[in-house]
Amino acid sequence: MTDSAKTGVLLMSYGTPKSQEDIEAFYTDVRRGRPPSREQLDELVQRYQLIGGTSPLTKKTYQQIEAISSRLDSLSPGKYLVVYGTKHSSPKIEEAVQELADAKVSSLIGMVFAPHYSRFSIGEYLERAQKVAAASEIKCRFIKSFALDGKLLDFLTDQIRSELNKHINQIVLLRKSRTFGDSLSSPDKIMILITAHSLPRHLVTNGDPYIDELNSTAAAIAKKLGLGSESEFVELSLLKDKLVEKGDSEPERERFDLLEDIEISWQIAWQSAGKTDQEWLGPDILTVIKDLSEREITDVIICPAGFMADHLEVLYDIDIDGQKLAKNLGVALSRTESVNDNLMVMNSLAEKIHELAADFDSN
Ligand code: FEC
Repeated sequence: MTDSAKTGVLLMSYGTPKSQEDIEAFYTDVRRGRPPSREQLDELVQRYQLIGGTSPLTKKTYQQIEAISSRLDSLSPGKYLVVYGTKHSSPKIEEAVQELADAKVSSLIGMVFAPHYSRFSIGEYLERAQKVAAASEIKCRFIKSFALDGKLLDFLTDQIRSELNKHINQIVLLRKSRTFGDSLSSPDKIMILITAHSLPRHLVTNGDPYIDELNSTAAAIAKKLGLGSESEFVELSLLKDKLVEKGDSEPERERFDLLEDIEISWQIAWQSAGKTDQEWLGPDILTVIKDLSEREITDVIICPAGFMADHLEVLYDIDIDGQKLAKNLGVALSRTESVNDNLMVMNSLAEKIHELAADFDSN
């Protein structure tokens, strides 16, 4: 198949500085061309240093692209030309679309590695791609959101289940270590926080779906876990059929009957807000951790459902910043693993791309 007969697939992500020297240019781009102050830059450089110097985002994104390309090739060998473009580093979205234009493809399917649509976040990627594509008369279709992708929800739910089991085991150990005769004063409570990147509040008013998108992911996960409505605590023993992992033995199921006075709830929270004067979507995860600690909820699981890979906002904002606060407050905080190149999820996304491409073929 010549390149011109292929369907272009444009996969996009936020991008990240390639080196420490690259941080200033990246930050300036994120700030739409306004260079950061010396203090702002130093603070960001320090955050990257604390996660190892640079972010693993590029490596993780290439692994995701590899998995999606491989599934696309098995669905229709030779049909797709897959390119990669970033919002804020290189290659940029525009360069990636130009690559497709140079190969003379006439149609493209685009997708951003982020599940929740907002005009301000995903919308901007798509607009930029559309503009370059239009100049070369490339027809575009986009996967704007995959907030309710079945395999993504399965993955996130399994991750939460696995973290819950760790917290439950820890609670049991602590209970065993209590001096004989000490009675439980109140139930142990575990809160699951389902999070996404905050945005300035004024950008997500007037019908922008971003908040609803995260709410829909969170509510679907809560339903799969058998939890109640947001912030409602449910007795663990009522959830055993939903919480035991596939393949768990009968004794494992029975273990749940012995765990009295453990309650579980969930809520959404926002993270990684910029340090600007504007009001950002909240509550922020740090505020929530503090509030939960004041309410004597000592176990918190964060599921950063708005992100698809390990990067600064997960490795610093949750694993370092969130963890530091939690430790100071005596809160046991853990985080679910990122999707990264999980095969089930990548295959599902590839299948969505393939289905959308079939539309081009039939029209
Ligand atoms: O690992 C890395 O190197 C990059 C991690 C990274 C991801 C990411 C995703 C999103 N952002 C979103 C919105 C904003 C808004 C501003 C903003 C600023 C930053 C800064 C860094 C950064 N973001 Fe980001 N974001 C990542 C990294 N982001 C670094 C600059 C320092 C800071 O403010 O912390 C504010 C811009 C301004 O100042 O004008 C708004 C949204 C996402 C999720 C969707 C997506 O992935 O595109 C929304 C990953």
